[in-house]
Amino acid sequence: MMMNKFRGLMIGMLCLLAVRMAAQDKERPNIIFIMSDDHARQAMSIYGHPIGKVAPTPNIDRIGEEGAVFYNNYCCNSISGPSRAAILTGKHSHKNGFMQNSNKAFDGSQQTLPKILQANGYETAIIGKWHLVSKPTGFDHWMILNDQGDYYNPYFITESDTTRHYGYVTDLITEYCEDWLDNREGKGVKPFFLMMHHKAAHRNWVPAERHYHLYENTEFPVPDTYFDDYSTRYAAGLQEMNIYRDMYEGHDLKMVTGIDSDTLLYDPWPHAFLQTMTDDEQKRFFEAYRDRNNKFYERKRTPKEVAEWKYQRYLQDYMATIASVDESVGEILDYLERTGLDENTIVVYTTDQGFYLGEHGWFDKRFMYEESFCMPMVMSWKGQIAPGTKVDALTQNIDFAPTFLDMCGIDVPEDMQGVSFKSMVETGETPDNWRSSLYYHYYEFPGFHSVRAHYGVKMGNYKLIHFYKDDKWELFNLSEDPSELHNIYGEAGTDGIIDTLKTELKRLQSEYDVPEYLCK
Ligand code: SGN
Ligand code: CA
Repeated sequence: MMMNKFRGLMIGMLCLLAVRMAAQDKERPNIIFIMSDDHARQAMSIYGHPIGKVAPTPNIDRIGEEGAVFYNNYCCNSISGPSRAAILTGKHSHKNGFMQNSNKAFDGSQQTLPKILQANGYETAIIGKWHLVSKPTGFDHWMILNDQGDYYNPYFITESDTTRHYGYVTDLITEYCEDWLDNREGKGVKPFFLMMHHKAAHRNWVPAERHYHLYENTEFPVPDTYFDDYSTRYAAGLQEMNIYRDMYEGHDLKMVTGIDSDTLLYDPWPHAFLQTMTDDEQKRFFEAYRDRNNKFYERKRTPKEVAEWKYQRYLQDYMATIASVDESVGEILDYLERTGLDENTIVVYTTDQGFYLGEHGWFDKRFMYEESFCMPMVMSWKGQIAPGTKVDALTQNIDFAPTFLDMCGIDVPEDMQGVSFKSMVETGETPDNWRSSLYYHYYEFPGFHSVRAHYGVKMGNYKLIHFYKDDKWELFNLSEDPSELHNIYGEAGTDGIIDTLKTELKRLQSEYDVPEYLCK
C-alpha cells in the first residue's frame, strides 16, 4: 500500500517535471546556425542577382521566404577565423584576440555564446569547419574538420581522435548533424544550439560527383568589372587574387596538360585535393572533366578568351559546390518538419564572409568593398518572424551572439560589442537609436592574396577606407558608384564628407576601444 502511494507520488512528480520541461522547451527556442564558407550574396537566388538567377538556391531561399532576409548585414573582418571568433564572442577582432587566420589560436578560455547558452541549460554542438586552431570550448559535442578540411574523405577531429571519414564533406556534415539531433543527451529536456558549419564553397571548389555536370553547359553572366584596371585605387592594384592571373590552373580550375590528359596543370599543395580521393574517385573526376578540358584545347584562344573561359570554369565549379549546400539546407529543413522541431527552432543560414565572383577580376575576400564585406543572411522562426520580413538596417556579425541570447531570454553581457536585433526581426521596424555606421578592420598583411591591412567606415551612401600602413585613403559614393571603381577621396567638393566620415571613424574606434598601435 505504502509502496503504491510512493510510486504514485513519484510518477506524479515525474509527470509534472516532464510538463515543466516541455513548457520550458516551448518557451526557449532551439537554434540551428548553418554557416557555409565564402558563399557570395550574388550566389543566393533570394537576393535576385543575375548569377543567383542562373543557379538558384531554393532551399536557402525558403528560410528567407518563411522569415527574414538581411540586406545590409556585414562582417567586421572579412576572413574566416576572425569572422568565426566575432560570431562566438560578439566582439570585434582586437577584443577577442583572433585578428588573422595566421594567429596562433583562439583563446577558448574567454566568454563565448555557446558557453553562456550552455550555462543556461542549452545543449550545444558544433559540427564542421572550426578554423580557430584551439579546441572548441562551450560545446557538449564537437566534431570539426582539420583546418580547412577536404572536399573528399575529410579528417574530422573529436575530443578522442582524428579520423578520416569517407564521403563528400557537405553530405557528411549534414548526416552528422542529424545524427546528433536524433541522439543528443538532452533530447526532449534541453533546448539545443547547433552550429552546422560547411566547408563549401571554399576554394578549390570540388563538387560532389552527382554535381560534376550540373553547370557544365551553363554560361554565367560575366561581371561588368571583370577587366577592372584598378585605376584610382591603390591596394586593389596590389592584390594577388585575380582569376585570370593568380588562380592555379590545376588546383583551382581543374585544367590538365593537354588532350585526354589526367595530369593537372598546377596543383601546389601538400594537401592537394586529388590525394584525398580514392583511385576510383580520381578516375571519375578526370572522366567528368575530360570532354570540357579537351574542348579547351580545340582551338587557340586569345588571353581575353582564356580569361573568360576561366571565369566560366570557376563559376561552374563554385556554384556546383553551393548546390550541395543548398541540398543540405533542404534536408535539415525537412528533418525539422518531420520531427516537429520546426515549431520552435530558429534557423539561420549565413556564411563567414562575402566573396568575389569575378567582380574586379577577383575571387577571395578580405577587402572592405561590398562583395566581401557583406554577409548574406536569412533567418526563420515560426510565429516570431513574419514571412517576407526584410531587414534593411546595418547589422554585423558581432550582433549574432547578443541576438541569440536575447531570443533565448538570456541577459546579454555588457562587454559584448554587438547589439541584439531581435526586435527588428520580430517587428520589421528599425529602432530609432539603431546604429547608422559600421566599423571594419582587416589585419592580415603580409598574407595570402596580398591585401593590404585597412580599416574603414560605412555610413549612409559613403564608405571611407584607410590602408593605414601606406596611409592611402579611399572614398566611394555608393549610390553613384555601387561597384566602387572610382575613388573620389580628395576630389573637389569632398572635404565636408571626408571630415564627417573621419570623425565617425574616430568615434567608432574609440567606442570599440581599438588600440592605437593597431591602426598604424
Ligand atoms: C586558403 C586558400 C586561400 C584563402 C584562405 C583563407 N588557399 O589558404 O585562397 O584566402 O584559405 O580562406 S587554398 O588554395 O589552400 O584553398 S578562409 O575562408 O578560410 O579565410
Ligand atoms: Ca571563408
